[in-house]
Amino acid sequence: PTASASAPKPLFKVNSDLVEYTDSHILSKYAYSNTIVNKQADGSLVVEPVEQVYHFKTDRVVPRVGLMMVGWGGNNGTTLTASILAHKHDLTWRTKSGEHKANYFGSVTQASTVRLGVTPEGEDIYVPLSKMLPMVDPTDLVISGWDISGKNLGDSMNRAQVLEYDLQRQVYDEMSKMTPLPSIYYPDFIAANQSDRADNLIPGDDKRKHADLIRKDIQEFKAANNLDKVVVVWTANTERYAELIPGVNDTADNFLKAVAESHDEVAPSSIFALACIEEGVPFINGSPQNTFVPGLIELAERERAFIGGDDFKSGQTKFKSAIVDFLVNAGIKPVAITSYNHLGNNDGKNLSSHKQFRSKEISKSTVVDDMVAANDILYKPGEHPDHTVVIKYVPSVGDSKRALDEYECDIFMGGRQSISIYNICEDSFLASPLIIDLVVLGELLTRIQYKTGEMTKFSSFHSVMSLLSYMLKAPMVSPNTPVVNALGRQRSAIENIMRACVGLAPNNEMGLEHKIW
Ligand code: NAI
Ligand code: DG6
Repeated sequence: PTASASAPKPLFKVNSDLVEYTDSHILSKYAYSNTIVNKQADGSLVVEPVEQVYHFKTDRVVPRVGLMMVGWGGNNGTTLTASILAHKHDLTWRTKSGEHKANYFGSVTQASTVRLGVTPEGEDIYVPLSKMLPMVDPTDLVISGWDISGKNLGDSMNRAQVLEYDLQRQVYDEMSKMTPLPSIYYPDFIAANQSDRADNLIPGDDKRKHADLIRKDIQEFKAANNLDKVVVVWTANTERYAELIPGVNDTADNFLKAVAESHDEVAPSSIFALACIEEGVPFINGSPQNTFVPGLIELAERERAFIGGDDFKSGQTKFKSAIVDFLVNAGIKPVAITSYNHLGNNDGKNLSSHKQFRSKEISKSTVVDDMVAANDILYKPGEHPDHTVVIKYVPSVGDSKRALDEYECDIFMGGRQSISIYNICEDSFLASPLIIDLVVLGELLTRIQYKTGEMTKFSSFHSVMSLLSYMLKAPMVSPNTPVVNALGRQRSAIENIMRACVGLAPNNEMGLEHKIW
């Protein structure tokens, strides 16, 4: 950490033999209770409660962090940058509805609370999630990035047409001094309709050289801003899927060879991910394409680098991953989920091309699989609700995306329930706080280590940051790990792992103290 960095004063300290606070770390000893279910040949289940002791070590010193966005000049990149400036300068701006002040609404780390515990008198006590462990304050992030469009950030923000004019006016001068670094453009990966903005390009077609230049950009940004850490987020256009070819992207060594040979199936996003893995910088993919081909995942594991993805879970899908969980857990059977979207921003324009739409369709369509598979009373093995996803580009609605969903459900005694949801929201206002959460939590994960009884040394968590699932439509998980899409379960994982790091039991809703005499 930078010479001036020190551990922030915690909002609470846990008073327990299982927790120790040193100047540099929080050390906790935590008994992880699990339930092992053994399937018997006759179909019966033998269940065994087990407990394993984990030691957690969390670095208390919050580093100085830089965020580099790929696609910085886009709607998300400019909206997030302006919002952080608005916080830094404590700006207010006027609209016809009155005066507004910067907030981080929509960010689970910055705008949500968790139930810490209960007073002796029985009152629930909530604290900001951001105070559970020492975390980066997004207002302190130093921001940079790349874009194939060379427009300065001020003009890009105007082009995005997301923020109110009175706010744009106030941040324009500062934003106009920010210019995206030139980026990698392999036209075949994004829609042809994007070519007219591609004027800020790293020359040549040597993919290994491209990765090395991105590494240099990261090193220079870090040095120039005296940063301890950098996190990179892909918020550039959705790419088409890369074809998975044995010998090309199936193993780490084959992938490196494919990059050295500048193979056609290596996407720009995979080059950025490679550069970050080689730099030891966390890389998070906010778009749906298969940036993380198997060879790249193997490389990240080999290098013990942190990766996360895919595709920000902002509006329609976040709702879906809450409502389907609710319906299925209520014993109601969704038989069809029909989702329409129309939007008029540059993301919508790019997605009007079939191959890029297909990447999005895949990530939007897999989001209820775990909830359906969890209930074999409602669904026979292999049975799945019909699930249709349509996206249309309608320029006149701009960034204000319209999402229409119909949930058709089987209910009691042959009855039918149709639930219709109409969601209107500026897409970039939903995605920007997710980028903050991905950076804040992703950085935190680089500061937590664990050790079990058999281990002699502390280790970092697995390279694939599945704890970020709450913010992602198609969460990547480590090998042999079940994917969890249900929003409530994803949030519990965040909350309870943080509790474990300060030696607290998981939050449960038993409320036993209120149910006894
Ligand atoms: P946008 O189209 O406004 O911005 C994307 C930016 O990426 C553009 O400025 C473009 O010039 C740039 N770009 C394209 N290829 C690049 C490359 N190789 N290197 C550097 N820059 C490149 O899109 P927006 O609305 O900001 O969304 C960004 C991405 O996030 C899209 O892929 C979108 O699908 C994804 N996403 C957005 C969500 C939202 O709610 N806004 C939610 C989920 C995902
Ligand atoms: C149309 O759906 C465009 C997409 O980029 C979405 O806006 C984005 O993926 C957000 O999707 P969702 O389902 O999380 O609202």
